[in-house]
Amino acid sequence: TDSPTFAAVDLGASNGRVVVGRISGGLLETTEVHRFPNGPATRPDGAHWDVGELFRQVLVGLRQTGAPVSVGIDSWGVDYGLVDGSGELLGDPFHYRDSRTDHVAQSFVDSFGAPELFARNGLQFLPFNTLFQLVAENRAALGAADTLLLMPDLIGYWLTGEIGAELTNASTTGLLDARSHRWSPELARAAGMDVSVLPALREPGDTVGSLRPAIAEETGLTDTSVIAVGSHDTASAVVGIPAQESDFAYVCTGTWSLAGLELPGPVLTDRARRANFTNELGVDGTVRFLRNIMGLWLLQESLRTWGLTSGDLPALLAEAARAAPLTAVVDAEDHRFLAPGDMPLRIAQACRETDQPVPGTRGAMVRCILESLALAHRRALREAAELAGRNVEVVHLVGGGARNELLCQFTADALGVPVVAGPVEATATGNLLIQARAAGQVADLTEIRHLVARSHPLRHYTPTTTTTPWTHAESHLHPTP
Ligand code: ADP
Ligand code: LRH
Repeated sequence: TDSPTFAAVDLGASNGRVVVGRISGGLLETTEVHRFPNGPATRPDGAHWDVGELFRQVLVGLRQTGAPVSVGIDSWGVDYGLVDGSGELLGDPFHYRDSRTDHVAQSFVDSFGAPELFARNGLQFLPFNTLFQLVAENRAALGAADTLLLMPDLIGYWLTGEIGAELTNASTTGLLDARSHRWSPELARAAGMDVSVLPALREPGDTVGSLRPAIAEETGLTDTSVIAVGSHDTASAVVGIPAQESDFAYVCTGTWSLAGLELPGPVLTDRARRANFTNELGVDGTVRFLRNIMGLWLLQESLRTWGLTSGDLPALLAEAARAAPLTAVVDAEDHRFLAPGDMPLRIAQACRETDQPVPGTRGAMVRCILESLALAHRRALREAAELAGRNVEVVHLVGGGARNELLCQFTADALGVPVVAGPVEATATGNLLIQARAAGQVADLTEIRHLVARSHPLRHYTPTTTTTPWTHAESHLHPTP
């Protein structure tokens, strides 16, 4: 008999996709059945997600999945919809790149106390953490809200009618206690709401529910349930890392670069806080000890500024490969790059401030972006290893950036450590394999990762230069006093 199939709905900040997978002959076979663009929708009151359109696209995708035994949903962290007592969504969710948290986030931390906050939630400071978004939230909307649903949980609610909060994504909110893994009533209060607005937690592998009859009819899926996966996309991506060894580090590269380590528990030291590391939760009680780096957003926004599309990428990357190495680098963790806008202009400005030459061609600008990302990967991974007392023997680079050979090679060169690139769709892969585990088809993370390594073609990059020029470049990152 045929082995069961599973469907992954992976909503990324630049693209959504629906992927069908099955385990057959000891390999994971996947087919992408639907893909659609995604991004911030600018409205008079700020940047939002067009969640109605996202949901419509999810249904278009699900209609093409055949008859999977289950569906899993993952998406970016932190963003949420507020739902009233009758289940109505109170307006389109805000996009985390909206500027409404610009001033409130830092002043909240100043009054709460940065050490006190980190001791409770273990998160790095990102101005858009759910906690800060709630502080900036419209009081009337918050007052009318019965339930807060994170994006994948909102989609899951619309599919099944069941309410809940999946744990890995809940850990991105800043409202979860880093030690007990329960919602913190104190942090909820500090955010201006009652903890009862936060739904009961579910774990990856739990059943969310079966499809509502109307959805089953519309999609033709009459015998399919929704399973909670690592619904934070980065949690699913880390599940999908083909690691064969324990001393590995990772960079999940898409719209963001998430660079760090998988650990058995959080690092809540004051040094970790000052280095702005986060302790997000992974599946099976693991911790994702990492930093957010601006990622390929820098490239996406440059393309948009130049009036180009992703189809122009191969030619641009070829130009970048021919450009001179390491003439200028910028700090790819700087929040000046967070909001949508003219990225080449902001990069030029950062180069001037640090007395470096401004990249003069598009190829040089792209090279500057990729080298700056590689340098940020190096800094985050070296510091993570130091703070966690770990060695890094290999770096797994997964996500859309694994298609970028320059980025992979620069990362290996900057770190002086081999890079294994792929899978590109690590997130959908991790999503599918947590469902497969819930169906009893694989045992644990180790087995899952062996399966990924066997199933996907991986590229190996060994360092081709010494790290010296990168050390030199790093010294340019901050303005001379
Ligand atoms: P997200 O899930 O955050 O939306 P992805 O993991 O899909 O992001 O990665 C998107 C990125 O992948 C793009 O910004 C682009 O830089 C990169 N990418 C896509 N196709 C290619 C390609 N052919 N060559 C190099 N990079 C690519
Ligand atoms: C990556 C990601 C990241 C979050 C950001 C909001 O897609 O989920 O882990 O910090 O989006």
